[in-house]
Amino acid sequence: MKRRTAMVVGSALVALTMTAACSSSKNGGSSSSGGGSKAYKLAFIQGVAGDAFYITMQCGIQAEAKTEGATVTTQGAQKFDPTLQTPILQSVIASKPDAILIAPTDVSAMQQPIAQAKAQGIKVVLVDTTLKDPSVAVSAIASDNSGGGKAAFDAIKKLAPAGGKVLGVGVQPGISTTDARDKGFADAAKADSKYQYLGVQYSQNDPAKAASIVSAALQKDPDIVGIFASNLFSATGAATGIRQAGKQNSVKIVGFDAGPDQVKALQDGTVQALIAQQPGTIGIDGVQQAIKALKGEPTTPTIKTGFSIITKDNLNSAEGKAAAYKASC
Ligand code: T6T
Repeated sequence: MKRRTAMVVGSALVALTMTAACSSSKNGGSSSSGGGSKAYKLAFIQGVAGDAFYITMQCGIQAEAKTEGATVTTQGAQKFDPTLQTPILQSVIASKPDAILIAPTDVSAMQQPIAQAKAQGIKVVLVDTTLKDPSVAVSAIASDNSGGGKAAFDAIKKLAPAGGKVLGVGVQPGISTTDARDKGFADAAKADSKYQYLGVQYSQNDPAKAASIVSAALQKDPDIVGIFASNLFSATGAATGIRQAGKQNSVKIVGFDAGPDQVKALQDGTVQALIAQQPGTIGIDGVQQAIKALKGEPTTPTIKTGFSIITKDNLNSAEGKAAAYKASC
């Protein structure tokens, strides 16, 4: 079941529906138990280790697993890369969990490895990212990523109302979430004649690469007015690039995600708005769907969770604090 909570909306920015968040934890193995009928074994495979988004999701998963009397282990590769995620998935399959919650790192490359889990009788839930054919999973749970990309453009419009050049800093093609965000942003920007969309450049989830993309883009187009960075690491790097160019006052950055570094960048004025997802809720929903499937109950094939917009204005409100991701549970 989805849990809905209050809205977090920047004073000057659009309102959006959202779902509740949870807290977070460190990457690595973990277990919990509580009062369910059977102690189901769950495994969570993150998109990448050490990412506050997946850490926060892990906290939601652990808390819900505990309520359900299930145990859960958590693993993630050091890079957002299907060639590194596949062997992790294979070793998890070999450990014979009842269900796997996974954020696939590529819509195509992870299809077959995940099908192997299903073939072994393991229930699969896709959390955050999805696959070209998500029917392999009992449920796929993700933010409204396309809507989030559009909301990012709306935020830039409020911050730079005179219009001008806008750039996307993406992650890598093939990631369902960031691709949808990039497209949501691009479609909205192209539809507004006051703005010139300069396209998206990919950081490979590397903040240093994102910083150099921004530095080079500003040298080529010093009149850029807005940048949309479509995940946590690209936003961190974009903020660094802006700081290095000394352009904090002229270029507005809107970043997806609200990890500790992004919140700091918001506080120091390098970034003007964050689109905060609900990773804890995605995790809670994921456990609930897995357990329903294991009990033979009907599941919900697609669950869309919401997001909120955080600015300096609402950052310190109760809602703003609740929406921020955490580095540990
Ligand atoms: O934005 C999240 C996640 O939704 C995306 O799929 C990958 O990047 C993050 O984990 C943030 O780093």
